[in-house]
Amino acid sequence: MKKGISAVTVTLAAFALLLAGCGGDSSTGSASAAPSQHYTATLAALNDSGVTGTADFTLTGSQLVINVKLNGATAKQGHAQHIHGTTGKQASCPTIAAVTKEGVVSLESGGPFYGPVALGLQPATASASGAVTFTNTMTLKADEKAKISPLNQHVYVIHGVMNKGKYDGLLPAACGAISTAK
Ligand SMILES: [Cu+2]
Repeated sequence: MKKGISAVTVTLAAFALLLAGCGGDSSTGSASAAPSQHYTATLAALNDSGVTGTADFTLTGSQLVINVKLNGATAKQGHAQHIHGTTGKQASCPTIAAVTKEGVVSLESGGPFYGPVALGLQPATASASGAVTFTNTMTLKADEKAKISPLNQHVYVIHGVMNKGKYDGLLPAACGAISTAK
């Protein structure tokens, strides 16, 4: 009796694996039908965050694969990440002209450079050493894809820096102009 049950369990597990395999195959197949476009952004620190790194994007049809690798982020904090910009306008990263009289590039003062949020990405949590290794795949709705198109007119922004001894999750920590890559 005990043997019988374990045999059924093994059979079910094998069936589940088979199903998972089939699902993986079919999604890979449909994704490869559309050409992939690669984009990359080299990040520059804002607000003396010390953040350096890259954000890479691969757009295949409605599928957006995001890979962010950076160092210098406020450790063990959640960092909001966005693609900023507006269709028909070239977004850019804030310059020294965006520094307010309080001495920071604020969410608002950066606005004329990077524009509004075009697409919100999942927040990334920095490790104890301030590293962020973030990978995610999003399936974009038609209006979401339209908002980030073309991607090379947009910028990537990650938020959250220490300001006057306190973590401020809104202040931009780094920005990178997104350009086409091979
Ligand atoms: Cu943002």
